[in-house]
Amino acid sequence: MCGICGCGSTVTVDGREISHDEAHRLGLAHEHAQDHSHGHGHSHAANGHAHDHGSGDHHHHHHDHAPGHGHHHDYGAGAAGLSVPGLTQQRLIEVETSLLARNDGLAAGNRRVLSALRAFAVNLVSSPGSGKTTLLCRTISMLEGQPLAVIEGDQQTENDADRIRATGARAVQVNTGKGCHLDAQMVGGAMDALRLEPASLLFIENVGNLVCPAAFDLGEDAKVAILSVTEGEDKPLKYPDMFTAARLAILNKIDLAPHCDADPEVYEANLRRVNPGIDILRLSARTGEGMQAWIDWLRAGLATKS
Ligand SMILES: Nc1nc2c(ncn2[C@@H]2O[C@H](COP(=O)(O)OP(=O)(O)O)[C@@H](O)[C@H]2O)c(=O)[nH]1
Ligand SMILES: [Mg+2]
Repeated sequence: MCGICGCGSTVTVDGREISHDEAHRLGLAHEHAQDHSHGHGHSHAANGHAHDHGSGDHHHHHHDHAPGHGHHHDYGAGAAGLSVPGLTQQRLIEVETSLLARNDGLAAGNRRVLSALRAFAVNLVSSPGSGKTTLLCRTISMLEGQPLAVIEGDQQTENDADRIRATGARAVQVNTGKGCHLDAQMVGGAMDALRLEPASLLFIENVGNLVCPAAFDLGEDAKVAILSVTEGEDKPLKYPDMFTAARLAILNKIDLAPHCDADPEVYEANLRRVNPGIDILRLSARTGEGMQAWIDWLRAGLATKS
């Protein structure tokens, strides 16, 4: 499960993995910030008082947010950064901490493997459709002769791995099912399958999602956030965690800017508001405009590993 938004198919409580059904009974699998009126209506009905996890956390949720009331509830207001009916903020912090601590340990292992290989890994994060796969395909064609491999993350389908393989590059597809992000364990398994060559570039295309992938270290050298000019200038402000975690932001689909009244300066200003140190590159993965600076950025990153 994702300890950030509470979704996903497995949940760890006190180091014990529990089933999706059990997670639902405990109310852990029902928090979707995007869909809270529905989630709450459902979890009120499904939860009842079936708290059998033995933690003693019988703090009941407030009944002030029934579906249909239409008022704003700030789910991130508590110390844990989210709220789950039936669980205290303290309890949630424990759940999140154990989940992320386990991930961080596995990510450190991936990072050691990458260092030993002098490989440079980038974790491409964005909302769905911002152009990650298109960018990768063009990048690969411009990196003729450079050892590289791709890990593709999506909930379903091999489509993107097929698009990458069509370029001649090696790709492994990870399907996360209900999961909303790649984690370090999935990436470690994919790295084993890829048998990276020394001094490789490793591209990890994360699941399209501007929220949860921000919190999961995969062992990468850098997160690269792709933001396309069709998404709206306010997205860095609405999803600051992602753009804070990223070392580089790519402002993609720059070819479309004149057609959708997008002002790249405003995108850049908002990116810098949430992350003053972020690198920004404007490009079009479609036309190739601006791509050379991205290739140079990758080569500079690879050079830091040797
Ligand atoms: N005009 C334009 N379209 C693009 C660009 N990059 C990607 N696209 C299109 O955006 C859509 C989604 O791209 P895709 O690479 O699948 O995005 P992903 O979901 O982030 O992997 C496709 O129709 C692409 O052809 C770009 O720079 N300019
Ligand atoms: Mg894709």
